[in-house]
Amino acid sequence: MIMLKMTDEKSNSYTSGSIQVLAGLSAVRKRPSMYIGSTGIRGLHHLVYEVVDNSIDEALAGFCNKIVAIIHKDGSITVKDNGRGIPTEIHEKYQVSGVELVLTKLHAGGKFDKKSYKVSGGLHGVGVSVVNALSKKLIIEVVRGGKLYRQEFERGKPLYPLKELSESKENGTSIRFYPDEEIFEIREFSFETLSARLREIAFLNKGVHIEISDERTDKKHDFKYDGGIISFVKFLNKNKNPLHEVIYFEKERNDTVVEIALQYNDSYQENIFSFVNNINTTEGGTHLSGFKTALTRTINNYAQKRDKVRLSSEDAREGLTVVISLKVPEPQFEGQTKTRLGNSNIKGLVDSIVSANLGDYFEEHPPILKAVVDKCINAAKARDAARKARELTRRKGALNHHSLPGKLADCQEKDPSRCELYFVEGDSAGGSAKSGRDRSFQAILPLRGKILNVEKARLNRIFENEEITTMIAAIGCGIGDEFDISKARYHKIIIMTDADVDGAHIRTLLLTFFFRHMRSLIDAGYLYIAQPPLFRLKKGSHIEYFYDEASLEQRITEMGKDGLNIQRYKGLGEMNPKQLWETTMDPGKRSILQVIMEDAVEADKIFTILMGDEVMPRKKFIQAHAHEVVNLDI
Ligand code: 0RA
Repeated sequence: MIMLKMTDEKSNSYTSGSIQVLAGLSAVRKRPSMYIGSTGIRGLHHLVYEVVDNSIDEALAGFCNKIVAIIHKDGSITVKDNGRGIPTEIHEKYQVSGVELVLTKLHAGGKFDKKSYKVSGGLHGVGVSVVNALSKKLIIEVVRGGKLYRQEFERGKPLYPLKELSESKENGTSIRFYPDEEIFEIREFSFETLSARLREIAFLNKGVHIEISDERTDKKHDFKYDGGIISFVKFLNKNKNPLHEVIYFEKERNDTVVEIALQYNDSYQENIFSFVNNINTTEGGTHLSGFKTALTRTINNYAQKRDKVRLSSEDAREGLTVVISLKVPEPQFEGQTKTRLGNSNIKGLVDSIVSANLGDYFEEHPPILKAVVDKCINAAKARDAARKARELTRRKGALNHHSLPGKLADCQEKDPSRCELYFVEGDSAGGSAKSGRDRSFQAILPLRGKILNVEKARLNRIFENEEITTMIAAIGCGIGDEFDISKARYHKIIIMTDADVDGAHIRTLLLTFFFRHMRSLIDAGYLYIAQPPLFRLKKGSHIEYFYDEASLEQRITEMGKDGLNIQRYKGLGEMNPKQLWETTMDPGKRSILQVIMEDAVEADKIFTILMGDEVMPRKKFIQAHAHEVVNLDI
């Protein structure tokens, strides 16, 4: 399973807005995206995370150590914990049980004791009442004070008050809900997506046992990491060659807990994951800048003393895998997706904790210090070589979008949001695409042969590769420390390769390049994959195209075999310009897949396995996934 998942271009709208406090649940049903981000698959999974977050709060408060999620066959999901159970007593002011209050009032889920850290902020922490509002049906069971209670809801409304069922021993809360089809167009939970997030939550909360099972398939995963984020870093570096043991420290200051685990490996990639109250801060923030500043300063001290070399911040992070996890009492989340930490005091706090602890660690472990400084100095030398190579390439006129590459057939439109760039495999398909396109907004760049595998190359090698420098120049954003997404000349960059093994290989090489060097283009939703048809069916003058074997077969039972002419397309080059336009490039008819990153951890792992040095993990991966191959046409 490749974690760069593809989604239909129309369905990926991720909006977030301010969250209203104490509005009625009807407000949630009216504008669900304001509370859960979207009503697509992400929003659907968000419901589960919302419930799990509440259980994690119980764990952080020290009352819960096991959480179980079960995907049922009937479209519902259960999340169960062994915490204290939601209070069942009647609330004085509202005159309903605590359970009903938590499930029907926005933000009534908060802990009344302020001692514990609440997992809240961004799109999270809106409360289980939001899940209730967006569920066709929800059943809650609570065991508390020796008794089992139950209450059921439909679209947020209680069917009856909380009722006592029987005696029971083990405290806890169990919530089963059915996402509402009036709200969610997709209601199928993805085991893989949920499992990946639950694994992450288990890493971030050491000792908490999290189990997920899928009754549709009998799949089951079990997570419990007593090493916490140390285990997380080991997991991230599993298919890489670490240079030393994991360095770890945890410090509490001003009610903020800072936990950091890091380990260098011999690759050229940096792999940073930062979290605040279990929320992945993909947009970074003050905690991340505090860490980076302290890391660079600490290592630079030694590098300058020892070799009189000045390291850049990037040099200090080449081959670094790090997990930064903070628990902050009142986090401020900012940015487009509310995943950037804004609290200004956190920068200095993290900086001083990292400086002190990393400094101490290096003093106590001279061989590790030496390995790290050697690695960073090598990175600095390579960066210097890359700078020279970049200058040379620039002087030759490549890289510079003022002198666009000759191979590029550009479009007439200048507004990037309306422009599309096709990367096309091979000159002949490139020719068809050039003739078939709508030149007003579609640009074509034919690529010849295999592009460089950037997984094994530093930036200086990249500048020597003509195919890649041409791509960089055409896109217009630059690369490395000069990269600037606002300079993108196209907001749709579409990879169009043949439907065969070579095509798949070229596509993977291109995806590796974008993932490692232009990840923000993926995050911005600019990267797409074209879907050329696999078959053409002709009967007389009637023509139809098919994108998979099953739908072709289906049509042949329907039409009968007589007089049918079926052509299997192997390469794009077999289509004439008109056919290519009609089937693959015409925005009115085509279907293109948007590349989105579901899970950065899994994506890094898969690129490392597929494109990296180690042969054994790749062999295992291929053996494990061979049965999923549907179109093998060598
Ligand atoms: C409000 C107060 C308390 C616990 C909870 C809510 C709670 C909510 C959820 C949701 C899923 N699992 C949960 N577990 C607990 C504190 C109860 C006390 O003070 O005893």
